[in-house]
Amino acid sequence: MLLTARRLSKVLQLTLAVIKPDAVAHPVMLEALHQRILDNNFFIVKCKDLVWRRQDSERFYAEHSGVIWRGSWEKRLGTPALEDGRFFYQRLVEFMSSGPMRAYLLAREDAIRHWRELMGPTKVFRARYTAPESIRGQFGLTDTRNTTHGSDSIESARREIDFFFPDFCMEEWMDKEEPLFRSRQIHYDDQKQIHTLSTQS
Ligand code: 3AN
Repeated sequence: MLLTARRLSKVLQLTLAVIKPDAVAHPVMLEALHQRILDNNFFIVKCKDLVWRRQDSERFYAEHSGVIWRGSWEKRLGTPALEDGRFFYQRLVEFMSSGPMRAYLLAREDAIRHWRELMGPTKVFRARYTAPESIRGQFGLTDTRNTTHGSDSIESARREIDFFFPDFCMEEWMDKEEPLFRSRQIHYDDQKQIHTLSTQS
């Protein structure tokens, strides 16, 4: 019976979740978000508190910079073309390097979709009206200070996990640990505040 259940359960997916500086600044909010992760059946594979330098923030959000090197003459002049619609980029990089944040490496079936659903829409006003129970609907302050980040695709999860946890090897985890996490051969370590393999204790 147990074997059947194991065989039928879906392979776990990994995603990167970040609690942004606006939420980390409030210990009660941070605690509530940590609990929300556990209540929603995510496994916490890794968790780390960190502070970004401005360069880290710029590198992570490069895709939002709006800087596009369109042609060779622009490269020679050293003046990239600025796309519109990225008006929030400077605000975003400043905010993300303004104070401590917390990064989580989470596992669950369909983790990427579930975490994004739990966060709610990017824009806080929309989140409050269309998803009032979501994290951003409940705790978001503005479209920039919107509490959390989550990878939006398998490719971005891979890139972002590597950005925050460069020593983590996804292939090795999927190969060796994923089956143990999926079959619940793990426990939640209250002190480390992560899930660890039962065989490790
Ligand atoms: P999401 O975080 O929901 O995937 P993205 O990837 O479009 O959204 O944007 C990355 C981050 O940029 C957002 N989390 C938010 O902090 C900021 N951002 C996005 N859109 C706006 C906006 N219209 N005004 C201000 N900040 C924004």
